Amino acid sequence: MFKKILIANRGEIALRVIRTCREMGIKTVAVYSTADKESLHIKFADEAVCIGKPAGADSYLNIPHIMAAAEITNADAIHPGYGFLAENARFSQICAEHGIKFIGPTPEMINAMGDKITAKETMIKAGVPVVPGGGGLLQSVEEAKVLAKEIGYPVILKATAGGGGKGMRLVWEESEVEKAYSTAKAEAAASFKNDGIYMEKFVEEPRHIEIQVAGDRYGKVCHLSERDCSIQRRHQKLVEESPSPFMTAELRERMGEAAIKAASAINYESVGTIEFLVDKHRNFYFMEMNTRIQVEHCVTEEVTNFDLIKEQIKIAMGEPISGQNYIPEGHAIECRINAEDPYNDFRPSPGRINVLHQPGGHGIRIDSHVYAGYVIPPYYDSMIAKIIAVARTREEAINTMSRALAEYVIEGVKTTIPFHQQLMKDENFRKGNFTTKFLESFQLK
Ligand code: MV4
Repeated sequence: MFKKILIANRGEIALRVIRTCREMGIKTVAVYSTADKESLHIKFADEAVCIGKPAGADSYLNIPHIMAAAEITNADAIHPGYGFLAENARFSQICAEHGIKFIGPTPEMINAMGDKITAKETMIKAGVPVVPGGGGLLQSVEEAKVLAKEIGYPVILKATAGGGGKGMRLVWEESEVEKAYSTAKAEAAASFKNDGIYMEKFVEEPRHIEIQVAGDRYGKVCHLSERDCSIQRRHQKLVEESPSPFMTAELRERMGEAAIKAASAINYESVGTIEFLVDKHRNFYFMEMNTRIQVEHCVTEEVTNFDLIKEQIKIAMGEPISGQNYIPEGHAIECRINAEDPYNDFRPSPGRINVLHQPGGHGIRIDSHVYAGYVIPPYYDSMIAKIIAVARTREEAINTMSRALAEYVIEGVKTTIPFHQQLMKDENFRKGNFTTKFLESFQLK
Protein backbone atom coordinates (compact mmCIF):
# COMPACT_ATOMS: atom_id res chain seq x y z
CA MET A 1 0.00 0.00 0.00
CA PHE A 2 1.35 3.44 -0.89
CA LYS A 3 1.05 5.97 1.93
CA LYS A 4 2.51 8.88 -0.01
CA ILE A 5 2.94 9.61 -3.72
CA LEU A 6 5.13 12.34 -5.21
CA ILE A 7 3.80 13.78 -8.45
CA ALA A 8 6.70 14.64 -10.76
CA ASN A 9 4.65 16.96 -12.94
CA ARG A 10 2.69 20.21 -13.04
CA GLY A 11 -0.54 21.65 -14.45
CA GLU A 12 -3.80 19.82 -14.86
CA ILE A 13 -2.28 16.32 -14.73
CA ALA A 14 -0.70 17.01 -11.34
CA LEU A 15 -4.17 18.01 -10.05
CA ARG A 16 -5.73 14.99 -11.72
CA VAL A 17 -3.37 12.61 -9.90
CA ILE A 18 -3.73 14.44 -6.54
CA ARG A 19 -7.53 14.19 -6.77
CA THR A 20 -7.47 10.42 -7.16
CA CYS A 21 -4.84 10.04 -4.41
CA ARG A 22 -7.09 11.96 -2.02
CA GLU A 23 -10.01 9.68 -2.87
CA MET A 24 -7.78 6.66 -2.20
CA GLY A 25 -6.53 8.07 1.13
CA ILE A 26 -2.98 8.47 -0.16
CA LYS A 27 -0.95 11.54 0.86
CA THR A 28 0.62 13.61 -1.91
CA VAL A 29 3.77 15.62 -2.52
CA ALA A 30 3.80 18.31 -5.20
CA VAL A 31 7.06 19.46 -6.74
CA TYR A 32 7.31 22.80 -8.48
CA SER A 33 9.67 25.12 -10.29
CA THR A 34 10.10 28.75 -9.27
CA ALA A 35 7.84 29.65 -12.24
CA ASP A 36 5.02 27.61 -10.67
CA LYS A 37 5.09 28.88 -7.11
CA GLU A 38 1.51 30.21 -7.42
CA SER A 39 0.24 27.00 -9.00
CA LEU A 40 -2.79 25.12 -7.79
CA HIS A 41 -1.05 21.72 -7.60
CA ILE A 42 0.98 23.06 -4.66
CA LYS A 43 -2.19 24.05 -2.82
CA PHE A 44 -4.00 20.78 -3.55
CA ALA A 45 -1.13 18.57 -2.34
CA ASP A 46 -0.39 17.74 1.28
CA GLU A 47 3.23 18.86 0.89
CA ALA A 48 5.20 20.75 -1.74
CA VAL A 49 8.90 20.97 -2.55
CA CYS A 50 10.57 23.49 -4.86
CA ILE A 51 12.85 21.62 -7.24
CA GLY A 52 14.53 24.40 -9.19
CA LYS A 53 14.47 27.06 -11.84
CA PRO A 54 11.78 27.33 -14.56
CA ALA A 55 13.56 25.50 -17.40
CA GLY A 56 12.50 21.85 -17.55
CA ALA A 57 16.10 20.62 -17.31
CA ASP A 58 16.44 22.45 -13.98
CA SER A 59 13.19 21.19 -12.43
CA TYR A 60 10.60 18.78 -13.88
CA LEU A 61 13.27 16.96 -15.92
CA ASN A 62 15.93 17.09 -13.22
CA ILE A 63 16.15 13.56 -11.81
CA PRO A 64 18.48 14.32 -8.85
CA HIS A 65 16.24 17.19 -7.71
CA ILE A 66 13.12 15.03 -7.90
CA MET A 67 14.77 12.08 -6.13
CA ALA A 68 15.93 14.42 -3.36
CA ALA A 69 12.36 15.71 -2.95
CA ALA A 70 11.06 12.13 -2.77
CA GLU A 71 13.64 11.16 -0.15
CA ILE A 72 13.16 14.16 2.16
CA THR A 73 9.37 13.72 2.09
CA ASN A 74 9.56 9.93 2.48
CA ALA A 75 7.40 9.22 -0.61
CA ASP A 76 6.76 5.54 -1.43
CA ALA A 77 6.08 6.12 -5.10
CA ILE A 78 6.39 8.67 -7.92
CA HIS A 79 3.69 9.39 -10.48
CA PRO A 80 5.28 10.95 -13.59
CA GLY A 81 2.09 12.16 -15.32
CA TYR A 82 2.65 12.64 -19.08
CA GLY A 83 5.51 14.39 -20.86
CA PHE A 84 8.64 15.26 -18.86
CA LEU A 85 10.00 11.98 -17.36
CA ALA A 86 6.97 9.76 -18.05
CA GLU A 87 8.73 7.66 -20.70
CA ASN A 88 12.28 8.01 -19.42
CA ALA A 89 13.65 4.49 -18.85
CA ARG A 90 16.58 5.79 -16.81
CA PHE A 91 14.20 7.57 -14.41
CA SER A 92 12.12 4.39 -13.99
CA GLN A 93 15.40 2.54 -13.31
CA ILE A 94 16.65 5.09 -10.77
CA CYS A 95 13.34 5.00 -8.89
CA ALA A 96 13.63 1.20 -8.64
CA GLU A 97 17.23 1.46 -7.41
CA HIS A 98 16.09 3.84 -4.66
CA GLY A 99 13.20 1.67 -3.51
CA ILE A 100 10.66 4.17 -4.78
CA LYS A 101 7.93 2.68 -6.97
CA PHE A 102 7.68 4.30 -10.40
CA ILE A 103 3.96 4.37 -11.23
CA GLY A 104 4.37 3.17 -14.78
CA PRO A 105 6.26 0.50 -16.70
CA THR A 106 9.73 -0.92 -16.06
CA PRO A 107 12.75 0.41 -18.00
CA GLU A 108 12.67 -2.75 -20.14
CA MET A 109 9.07 -2.09 -21.22
CA ILE A 110 9.80 1.58 -21.96
CA ASN A 111 12.87 0.65 -24.04
CA ALA A 112 11.03 -2.11 -25.91
CA MET A 113 8.61 0.50 -27.30
CA GLY A 114 10.96 3.51 -27.34
CA ASP A 115 12.99 2.22 -30.28
CA LYS A 116 10.51 2.08 -33.15
CA ILE A 117 12.32 -0.55 -35.26
CA THR A 118 12.58 -2.86 -32.24
CA ALA A 119 8.92 -2.21 -31.41
CA LYS A 120 7.88 -3.02 -34.97
CA GLU A 121 9.87 -6.27 -35.00
CA THR A 122 8.29 -7.26 -31.69
CA MET A 123 4.83 -6.53 -33.13
CA ILE A 124 5.47 -8.62 -36.24
CA LYS A 125 6.50 -11.58 -34.05
CA ALA A 126 3.39 -11.09 -31.92
CA GLY A 127 1.11 -11.10 -34.98
CA VAL A 128 0.09 -7.43 -34.73
CA PRO A 129 -0.41 -5.82 -38.16
CA VAL A 130 2.26 -3.21 -39.00
CA VAL A 131 2.58 -0.89 -42.00
CA PRO A 132 3.94 -2.92 -44.95
CA GLY A 133 7.46 -2.47 -46.12
CA GLY A 134 10.57 -1.45 -44.37
CA GLY A 135 12.42 -3.85 -42.22
CA GLY A 136 15.34 -2.50 -40.28
CA LEU A 137 17.68 0.44 -40.18
CA LEU A 138 18.48 1.99 -43.56
CA GLN A 139 22.21 1.75 -44.32
CA SER A 140 22.47 3.98 -47.41
CA VAL A 141 20.56 6.13 -49.92
CA GLU A 142 21.02 3.35 -52.49
CA GLU A 143 19.32 0.87 -50.18
CA ALA A 144 16.54 3.41 -49.59
CA LYS A 145 15.93 3.72 -53.36
CA VAL A 146 15.81 -0.03 -53.91
CA LEU A 147 13.48 -0.52 -50.95
CA ALA A 148 11.16 2.33 -52.00
CA LYS A 149 10.78 0.79 -55.46
CA GLU A 150 9.94 -2.55 -53.86
CA ILE A 151 7.37 -1.05 -51.45
CA GLY A 152 5.96 1.35 -54.06
CA TYR A 153 5.71 5.13 -53.70
CA PRO A 154 4.68 7.07 -51.68
CA VAL A 155 6.88 5.99 -48.77
CA ILE A 156 7.73 7.64 -45.47
CA LEU A 157 11.06 7.85 -43.64
CA LYS A 158 10.91 7.77 -39.86
CA ALA A 159 13.44 8.05 -37.03
CA THR A 160 13.80 4.85 -35.00
CA ALA A 161 14.23 6.96 -31.85
CA GLY A 162 11.35 9.21 -32.90
CA GLY A 163 7.63 9.23 -32.41
CA GLY A 164 5.03 11.94 -32.57
CA GLY A 165 6.09 13.04 -36.05
CA LYS A 166 9.60 14.39 -35.50
CA GLY A 167 12.19 13.42 -38.11
CA MET A 168 9.54 12.15 -40.55
CA ARG A 169 9.88 12.70 -44.33
CA LEU A 170 7.32 11.86 -46.96
CA VAL A 171 8.72 10.70 -50.32
CA TRP A 172 6.53 10.68 -53.45
CA GLU A 173 9.07 9.70 -56.11
CA GLU A 174 12.66 8.52 -56.58
CA SER A 175 14.03 12.01 -57.33
CA GLU A 176 13.14 13.04 -53.74
CA VAL A 177 14.84 10.14 -51.93
CA GLU A 178 18.31 11.66 -51.60
CA LYS A 179 17.18 14.91 -49.99
CA ALA A 180 14.59 13.23 -47.76
CA TYR A 181 17.15 10.67 -46.61
CA SER A 182 19.73 13.25 -45.57
CA THR A 183 17.28 15.68 -43.93
CA ALA A 184 15.50 12.88 -42.02
CA LYS A 185 18.86 11.58 -40.79
CA ALA A 186 20.08 15.05 -39.77
CA GLU A 187 16.82 15.87 -37.97
CA ALA A 188 16.88 12.53 -36.16
CA ALA A 189 20.48 13.09 -35.05
CA ALA A 190 19.70 16.62 -33.83
CA SER A 191 16.45 15.67 -32.05
CA PHE A 192 17.30 12.27 -30.56
CA LYS A 193 21.11 11.91 -30.72
CA ASN A 194 20.36 8.82 -32.83
CA ASP A 195 20.33 9.14 -36.64
CA GLY A 196 18.81 5.72 -37.34
CA ILE A 197 15.97 5.88 -39.86
CA TYR A 198 13.65 3.30 -41.47
CA MET A 199 11.11 3.22 -44.28
CA GLU A 200 7.41 2.36 -44.54
CA LYS A 201 4.68 2.53 -47.15
CA PHE A 202 2.87 5.87 -46.67
CA VAL A 203 -0.74 5.29 -45.69
CA GLU A 204 -2.73 8.11 -47.33
CA GLU A 205 -5.45 9.96 -45.42
CA PRO A 206 -5.47 7.66 -42.40
CA ARG A 207 -7.41 8.01 -39.18
CA HIS A 208 -5.49 7.98 -35.91
CA ILE A 209 -7.32 5.56 -33.65
CA GLU A 210 -5.72 4.34 -30.43
CA ILE A 211 -6.68 1.61 -27.98
CA GLN A 212 -6.38 2.09 -24.21
CA VAL A 213 -4.93 -0.98 -22.49
CA ALA A 214 -4.13 -2.02 -18.94
CA GLY A 215 -1.90 -4.89 -17.85
CA ASP A 216 -0.99 -6.24 -14.42
CA ARG A 217 2.05 -8.12 -13.05
CA TYR A 218 0.14 -11.40 -13.21
CA GLY A 219 0.16 -11.32 -17.01
CA LYS A 220 -3.44 -10.21 -17.49
CA VAL A 221 -4.05 -7.55 -20.18
CA CYS A 222 -7.38 -5.95 -21.10
CA HIS A 223 -8.49 -3.11 -23.35
CA LEU A 224 -10.85 -0.20 -22.72
CA SER A 225 -11.74 0.47 -26.35
CA GLU A 226 -10.66 3.28 -28.63
CA ARG A 227 -10.14 7.00 -28.86
CA ASP A 228 -10.23 8.80 -32.19
CA CYS A 229 -7.46 11.41 -32.26
CA SER A 230 -7.53 12.29 -35.96
CA ILE A 231 -8.17 15.99 -35.29
CA GLN A 232 -4.53 17.10 -35.05
CA ARG A 233 -2.49 20.05 -36.19
CA ARG A 234 1.24 19.56 -36.76
CA HIS A 235 1.12 16.40 -34.64
CA GLN A 236 -0.60 18.23 -31.77
CA LYS A 237 -3.93 16.67 -30.90
CA LEU A 238 -6.73 19.21 -30.45
CA VAL A 239 -9.84 17.04 -30.10
CA GLU A 240 -10.26 13.44 -29.01
CA GLU A 241 -13.35 11.29 -28.68
CA SER A 242 -14.62 7.87 -27.76
CA PRO A 243 -16.08 5.92 -29.41
CA SER A 244 -14.59 6.71 -32.82
CA PRO A 245 -17.30 7.66 -35.35
CA PHE A 246 -15.47 5.32 -37.78
CA MET A 247 -15.62 2.32 -35.43
CA THR A 248 -17.69 -0.82 -35.92
CA ALA A 249 -18.19 -3.62 -33.40
CA GLU A 250 -16.20 -5.90 -35.69
CA LEU A 251 -13.26 -3.48 -36.11
CA ARG A 252 -13.18 -2.84 -32.35
CA GLU A 253 -12.98 -6.56 -31.71
CA ARG A 254 -10.03 -6.90 -34.12
CA MET A 255 -8.18 -3.77 -32.94
CA GLY A 256 -8.79 -4.61 -29.27
CA GLU A 257 -7.39 -8.09 -29.82
CA ALA A 258 -4.31 -6.66 -31.62
CA ALA A 259 -3.76 -4.12 -28.82
CA ILE A 260 -3.85 -6.87 -26.21
CA LYS A 261 -1.35 -8.90 -28.25
CA ALA A 262 0.90 -5.82 -28.49
CA ALA A 263 0.92 -5.14 -24.74
CA SER A 264 1.21 -8.83 -23.89
CA ALA A 265 4.25 -9.17 -26.16
CA ILE A 266 6.25 -6.97 -23.77
CA ASN A 267 4.53 -8.26 -20.59
CA TYR A 268 3.19 -4.75 -20.15
CA GLU A 269 2.34 -3.70 -16.60
CA SER A 270 0.49 -0.39 -16.17
CA VAL A 271 -1.97 1.56 -18.30
CA GLY A 272 -0.84 2.32 -21.84
CA THR A 273 -2.01 3.09 -25.35
CA ILE A 274 -1.51 1.36 -28.67
CA GLU A 275 -1.71 3.86 -31.56
CA PHE A 276 -2.92 2.64 -34.93
CA LEU A 277 -3.27 4.14 -38.38
CA VAL A 278 -6.58 3.08 -39.93
CA ASP A 279 -7.12 3.39 -43.69
CA LYS A 280 -10.41 3.92 -45.52
CA HIS A 281 -10.87 0.16 -45.98
CA ARG A 282 -10.58 -0.28 -42.19
CA ASN A 283 -7.18 -1.92 -42.47
CA PHE A 284 -5.26 -0.96 -39.34
CA TYR A 285 -1.54 -0.83 -38.62
CA PHE A 286 0.43 -0.55 -35.38
CA MET A 287 2.13 2.86 -35.22
CA GLU A 288 3.56 3.13 -31.72
CA MET A 289 2.83 2.39 -28.08
CA ASN A 290 2.65 5.13 -25.46
CA THR A 291 3.85 3.68 -22.17
CA ARG A 292 2.19 6.38 -20.03
CA ILE A 293 -1.16 7.91 -19.07
CA GLN A 294 -2.18 10.28 -21.87
CA VAL A 295 -3.74 13.73 -21.96
CA GLU A 296 -6.87 12.29 -23.59
CA HIS A 297 -7.43 9.48 -21.04
CA CYS A 298 -10.53 11.36 -19.76
CA VAL A 299 -12.75 10.46 -22.73
CA THR A 300 -12.15 6.78 -22.01
CA GLU A 301 -12.92 7.37 -18.32
CA GLU A 302 -16.22 9.00 -19.21
CA VAL A 303 -17.47 6.21 -21.49
CA THR A 304 -16.20 3.27 -19.41
CA ASN A 305 -16.77 4.66 -15.88
CA PHE A 306 -13.18 3.78 -14.98
CA ASP A 307 -10.78 6.02 -13.06
CA LEU A 308 -7.64 5.24 -15.09
CA ILE A 309 -5.32 6.95 -12.61
CA LYS A 310 -6.76 4.83 -9.81
CA GLU A 311 -6.30 1.76 -11.98
CA GLN A 312 -2.69 2.76 -12.71
CA ILE A 313 -1.92 3.25 -8.99
CA LYS A 314 -3.58 -0.05 -8.06
CA ILE A 315 -1.59 -1.91 -10.71
CA ALA A 316 1.62 -0.33 -9.33
CA MET A 317 0.61 -1.54 -5.83
CA GLY A 318 0.39 -5.08 -7.18
CA GLU A 319 -3.38 -5.43 -7.38
CA PRO A 320 -4.73 -7.64 -10.18
CA ILE A 321 -6.95 -6.11 -12.88
CA SER A 322 -10.36 -7.57 -13.66
CA GLY A 323 -9.14 -8.69 -17.04
CA GLN A 324 -12.42 -7.79 -18.74
CA ASN A 325 -12.55 -5.60 -21.86
CA TYR A 326 -14.74 -2.50 -21.80
CA ILE A 327 -17.01 -1.21 -24.58
CA PRO A 328 -17.95 2.50 -24.60
CA GLU A 329 -21.36 3.49 -23.29
CA GLY A 330 -22.53 6.86 -24.61
CA HIS A 331 -20.15 9.33 -26.18
CA ALA A 332 -17.41 11.63 -24.86
CA ILE A 333 -15.53 14.41 -26.67
CA GLU A 334 -12.58 16.37 -25.33
CA CYS A 335 -11.41 19.77 -26.57
CA ARG A 336 -7.97 20.96 -25.52
CA ILE A 337 -8.08 24.61 -24.53
CA ASN A 338 -4.64 26.08 -25.18
CA ALA A 339 -3.38 29.57 -24.47
CA GLU A 340 -2.67 30.05 -28.17
CA ASP A 341 -3.98 32.39 -30.85
CA PRO A 342 -5.85 30.30 -33.43
CA TYR A 343 -5.97 33.35 -35.71
CA ASN A 344 -2.19 33.69 -35.68
CA ASP A 345 -0.79 30.25 -36.47
CA PHE A 346 -1.61 29.02 -32.94
CA ARG A 347 1.13 31.20 -31.48
CA PRO A 348 1.51 30.72 -27.69
CA SER A 349 -0.22 33.41 -25.64
CA PRO A 350 1.12 33.27 -22.08
CA GLY A 351 0.15 35.89 -19.49
CA ARG A 352 -2.37 36.71 -16.80
CA ILE A 353 -5.93 35.37 -16.86
CA ASN A 354 -7.86 38.46 -15.79
CA VAL A 355 -11.37 37.07 -16.00
CA LEU A 356 -12.38 33.44 -15.88
CA HIS A 357 -15.72 31.73 -16.05
CA GLN A 358 -15.62 27.98 -16.54
CA PRO A 359 -18.73 26.24 -17.91
CA GLY A 360 -20.54 23.50 -16.04
CA GLY A 361 -23.91 21.83 -16.08
CA HIS A 362 -25.07 18.42 -17.21
CA GLY A 363 -22.54 16.40 -19.15
CA ILE A 364 -19.55 18.70 -18.67
CA ARG A 365 -16.22 17.85 -17.03
CA ILE A 366 -13.34 20.32 -16.85
CA ASP A 367 -9.80 19.27 -15.94
CA SER A 368 -7.79 22.44 -15.43
CA HIS A 369 -5.29 24.08 -13.13
CA VAL A 370 -6.11 27.70 -13.95
CA TYR A 371 -8.01 30.29 -11.90
CA ALA A 372 -8.80 34.01 -12.19
CA GLY A 373 -5.56 35.91 -11.63
CA TYR A 374 -3.35 32.93 -12.61
CA VAL A 375 -0.34 33.82 -14.71
CA ILE A 376 0.41 31.26 -17.45
CA PRO A 377 4.20 30.93 -17.55
CA PRO A 378 5.91 30.89 -20.96
CA TYR A 379 8.15 27.89 -20.19
CA TYR A 380 5.82 24.93 -20.56
CA ASP A 381 3.17 23.60 -22.92
CA SER A 382 0.24 25.90 -23.51
CA MET A 383 -2.65 23.61 -22.56
CA ILE A 384 -4.68 25.35 -19.83
CA ALA A 385 -7.81 23.19 -19.70
CA LYS A 386 -9.50 20.13 -21.08
CA ILE A 387 -13.23 20.27 -21.51
CA ILE A 388 -15.00 16.95 -21.84
CA ALA A 389 -18.62 16.67 -22.93
CA VAL A 390 -20.49 13.44 -22.27
CA ALA A 391 -23.88 12.41 -23.64
CA ARG A 392 -25.78 9.41 -24.90
CA THR A 393 -25.03 10.08 -28.55
CA ARG A 394 -22.25 11.80 -30.50
CA GLU A 395 -24.61 14.47 -31.77
CA GLU A 396 -25.73 15.31 -28.23
CA ALA A 397 -22.13 15.38 -27.00
CA ILE A 398 -21.23 17.87 -29.76
CA ASN A 399 -24.24 20.02 -28.84
CA THR A 400 -23.31 19.91 -25.14
CA MET A 401 -19.73 20.88 -26.05
CA SER A 402 -20.96 23.76 -28.22
CA ARG A 403 -23.16 25.05 -25.42
CA ALA A 404 -20.31 24.80 -22.88
CA LEU A 405 -17.78 26.53 -25.16
CA ALA A 406 -20.24 29.40 -25.52
CA GLU A 407 -20.28 29.78 -21.71
CA TYR A 408 -16.49 29.77 -21.42
CA VAL A 409 -14.99 33.18 -20.63
CA ILE A 410 -11.21 33.60 -20.51
CA GLU A 411 -9.88 37.15 -20.68
CA GLY A 412 -6.27 38.27 -20.72
CA VAL A 413 -4.86 35.61 -23.01
CA LYS A 414 -5.84 34.28 -26.43
CA THR A 415 -7.24 30.75 -26.44
CA THR A 416 -8.29 27.99 -28.83
CA ILE A 417 -11.96 28.32 -27.75
CA PRO A 418 -13.06 30.07 -31.01
CA PHE A 419 -11.41 27.29 -33.02
CA HIS A 420 -13.35 24.61 -31.14
CA GLN A 421 -16.62 26.55 -31.42
CA GLN A 422 -16.31 26.61 -35.20
CA LEU A 423 -15.15 23.01 -35.40
CA MET A 424 -18.27 21.84 -33.49
CA LYS A 425 -20.38 23.50 -36.22
CA ASP A 426 -18.44 22.04 -39.15
CA GLU A 427 -20.62 19.79 -41.27
CA ASN A 428 -17.95 17.18 -41.96
CA PHE A 429 -16.87 17.06 -38.32
CA ARG A 430 -20.48 16.60 -37.27
CA LYS A 431 -20.85 13.74 -39.75
CA GLY A 432 -17.70 12.07 -38.37
CA ASN A 433 -16.24 12.49 -41.80
CA PHE A 434 -12.57 13.32 -41.10
CA THR A 435 -9.01 11.96 -41.27
CA THR A 436 -5.66 13.24 -39.98
CA LYS A 437 -5.65 15.64 -42.96
CA PHE A 438 -8.90 17.35 -41.87
CA LEU A 439 -7.33 20.42 -40.25
CA GLU A 440 -5.10 21.15 -43.26
CA SER A 441 -8.16 22.41 -45.10
CA PHE A 442 -10.19 23.71 -42.12
CA GLN A 443 -10.69 27.47 -42.46
CA LEU A 444 -11.19 29.58 -39.36
CA LYS A 445 -13.70 32.39 -39.92
C1 MV4 B 1 2.50 7.49 -40.90
C2 MV4 B 1 1.56 8.11 -41.74
C3 MV4 B 1 1.25 7.47 -42.91
N1 MV4 B 1 1.86 6.34 -43.26
N2 MV4 B 1 3.08 6.33 -41.29
C4 MV4 B 1 2.65 10.91 -37.55
C5 MV4 B 1 3.12 10.82 -36.15
C6 MV4 B 1 3.86 9.56 -36.03
N3 MV4 B 1 3.41 8.86 -34.87
C7 MV4 B 1 3.57 8.79 -37.27
N4 MV4 B 1 2.76 9.64 -38.11
C8 MV4 B 1 2.32 9.20 -39.31
N5 MV4 B 1 2.85 8.02 -39.73
C9 MV4 B 1 2.76 5.80 -42.44
N6 MV4 B 1 3.36 4.66 -42.81
C10 MV4 B 1 0.99 9.30 -41.32
C11 MV4 B 1 1.38 9.87 -40.11
C12 MV4 B 1 0.75 11.12 -39.79
C13 MV4 B 1 -0.15 11.24 -38.76
C14 MV4 B 1 -0.46 10.18 -37.93
C15 MV4 B 1 -1.36 10.30 -36.91
C16 MV4 B 1 -1.96 11.53 -36.69
C17 MV4 B 1 -1.67 12.61 -37.48
C18 MV4 B 1 -0.75 12.48 -38.51
C19 MV4 B 1 -0.47 13.59 -39.29
C20 MV4 B 1 0.44 13.45 -40.31
C21 MV4 B 1 1.05 12.23 -40.55
